[in-house]
Parts: sequence; structure tokens; C-alpha cells
Amino acid sequence: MSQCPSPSAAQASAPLHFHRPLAAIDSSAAEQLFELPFLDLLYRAQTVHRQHHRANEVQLSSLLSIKTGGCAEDCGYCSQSAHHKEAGVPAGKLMGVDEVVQAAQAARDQGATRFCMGAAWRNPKQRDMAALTEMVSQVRALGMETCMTLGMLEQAQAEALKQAGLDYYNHNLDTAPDFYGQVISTRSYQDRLDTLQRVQEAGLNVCCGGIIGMGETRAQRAGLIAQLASLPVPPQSVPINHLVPIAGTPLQDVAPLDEFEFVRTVAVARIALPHAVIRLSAGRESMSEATQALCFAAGANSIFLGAKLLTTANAPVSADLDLLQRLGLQAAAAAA
Ligand code: SAM
Ligand code: DTB
Ligand code: SF4
Repeated sequence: MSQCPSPSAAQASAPLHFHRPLAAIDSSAAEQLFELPFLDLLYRAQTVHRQHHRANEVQLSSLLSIKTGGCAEDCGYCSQSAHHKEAGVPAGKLMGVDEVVQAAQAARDQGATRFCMGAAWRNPKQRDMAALTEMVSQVRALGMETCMTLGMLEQAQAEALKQAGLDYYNHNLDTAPDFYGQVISTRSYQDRLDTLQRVQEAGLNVCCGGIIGMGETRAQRAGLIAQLASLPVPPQSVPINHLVPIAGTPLQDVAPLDEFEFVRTVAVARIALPHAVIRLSAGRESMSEATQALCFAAGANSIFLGAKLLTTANAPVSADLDLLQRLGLQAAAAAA
């Protein structure tokens, strides 16, 4: 078993430019992986995982909604869109820097090593940049890695965040190009690719993934993974969200996905993106512990720790720490 050392403090602030395998996996190759017998797929994913990651280590991030609700975009899954008023999430203001830093400190004390700050924006306004960069530098001063997800970015904004010490920028492709139009109409797939390019050019680590269980086909799940794997620089962090169906959103009644299909998706992502940290992201709260354990076996090696995601519940911290302990999984050491 080969193991990579944890990144040092110096490495953590530098972008992690991994070498791409000779050819990025395409949609049909990803679909073929999905077709493998479940145990063969898990074996392959676990083998890849052990070649590139510490086998029994899980990275712990914590998430805070620094600006909630009232978003101009119409993402069909999201409680925070101003288009889905029946979801009942009121529009709030950007939180103050001190309050954000206190929340980061509490998250660090619970064991999180990365603090992810999310805003319900189509894009940040210029007038918000001073507060955002201050949040980044103060959270980083706590010894945590920093991540933000604020919507689309201009090049200068990406650079200002990098300058302030931002480690990761989360911006998801969410689904395959041929399903995307059924979920979101106010922002194009190309808009997302453009922001990802700016983020990468600013020297930030890219956190980019999607949502599974929105009614997409298996071919479309494979299509999302192929898109992620074929980005000019493969993302260093890949959140795989399970749809949290939210009353009042257009996707509230989507038929539940077979849990094994979700595990398969994690496994295919692990094989297609061997160097990335794969985050078992939204949706764990309604997942059995056994399914979560299968996701770890399939190569997931990061979770959100903390009782809340952005607007929905996450598993309680004590339950998560207990699960990790029962599985013999160690929290990855702080990198910042
Ligand atoms: N507003 C910014 C944006 O969308 O670019 C950042 C925050 S947004 C809430 C971040 C991500 O959360 C989305 O891209 C989506 O993948 C995920 N997400 C939002 N609502 C979700 C839900 N109900 N279930 C699963 N994932 C969800
Ligand atoms: C990501 O891919 N998942 C996180 C994070 N990036 C910002 C968000 C999950 C949100 C789940 C729904 C909610 O709590 O509103
Ligand atoms: Fe807005 Fe982000 Fe929600 Fe889309 S996912 S509606 S961009 S907060």
C-alpha cells in the first residue's frame, strides 16, 4: 500500500496541480464502470484509493452559510432561490466578520480542519469583497484551511480571494450538460466552466462536484463524472452531494435513488479522479451508517462535520465522530 503524506502548511496554501492520467475518462468509459458488478467496482475503487490516499483517513470540513436565501438563480434543488419562495427560506444579509470567525473557531474546536463559507448569490458584489477577504484571512489565522462558494467570480475577485489566503473555491457543475437545462435556467454550464477556469488561473484549488439523485439517468451521472475528469486541471476536491429533497422546490418529489447507485457513483468518481479528495457531502443525514461506510469503502475521504449544512440538517457531530471511531477512521491532520 502506498501512502501520500499529509500536505504541509506551505503546500496547503499552494494550488495542488496533480498530473492528469494520460487520458481523462470519458462518459462511455465511466458508464462501463457503473455496469460492473458492485463488488468488482468497489474493489477497483478501493485499489485506486489506496494508491493515492491514506486508506483510513477522512478529512473533516465544516460549512457555514454566511449569506442565506434570496438568491437570484433558479436552481431546482435549492431552498435559497428567490424563485422558490415556498421553500420558506427568507433572504438574509451577509454575516459580520466576527460572527463568522467565532463559528470557524467553534468548528475547529469540534475537529474540523477546513472551514467552508457559502453565500446564496449569483455572484459576489464588489462592495462585499472587503468583508469576504477579511473573513478568509482571519479564518486562516486560526490555522484552518479556507474554502468559499459565492457563485460566479470575475478574475479580479478570484485573485483577491487568493491574495487573502483562500485555499479552495467550491463551484459545482452539478450534473451532466444534457440534464443541466432541466434543473437550472438562469446560469449556463459554460458560465460555470468559465468561473472554474478563473478560479484555477488565480491559483486557487478547485472544489467541484455535483448532485446525484435529481432524476438524472445513469448515463448522466457518468457524464457528470467525465466532465469533472476532463476539466483542464482536474479538481482537487470533489463534493458528491445526494439530493436533499426540499419541500417548496421543483425537485421536492423526485423519486429516491437506490442507495447502491449512489455508492457506485462515489466509486466511479474515485476511479476517474484518483488524486482528488472525494467529499461525501449533502444527504448523509438521511443515509444509513452502512451506506456511508460503503461510500468510504468506495473512496470517499471527506465529510462535512457539524449539525447543519447551509439550510438543512447534517448528522450530529457526536454521531459522526462515533461512526468514524467504529470504522477505525482517523481525522486527517490540519493542513493549514
Ligand atoms: N450560490 C453558490 C452557487 O450555487 O454557486 C454557492 C452555494 S450553493 C448552495 C452550493 C452547492 O450546494 C450547489 O452547487 C449544490 O451542488 C449544493 N446544493 C444546494 N442545495 C442542495 C440540495 N438540496 N441537495 C444537495 N445539494 C445541494
Ligand atoms: C457542496 O457541494 N455541498 C455543500 C457545499 N458545496 C457548499 C452545500 C450542501 C447544501 C445542502 C443543502 C442545504 O443545506 O441547503
Ligand atoms: Fe443560488 Fe447557489 Fe442556491 Fe443556485 S444553488 S439558487 S446559485 S444559492
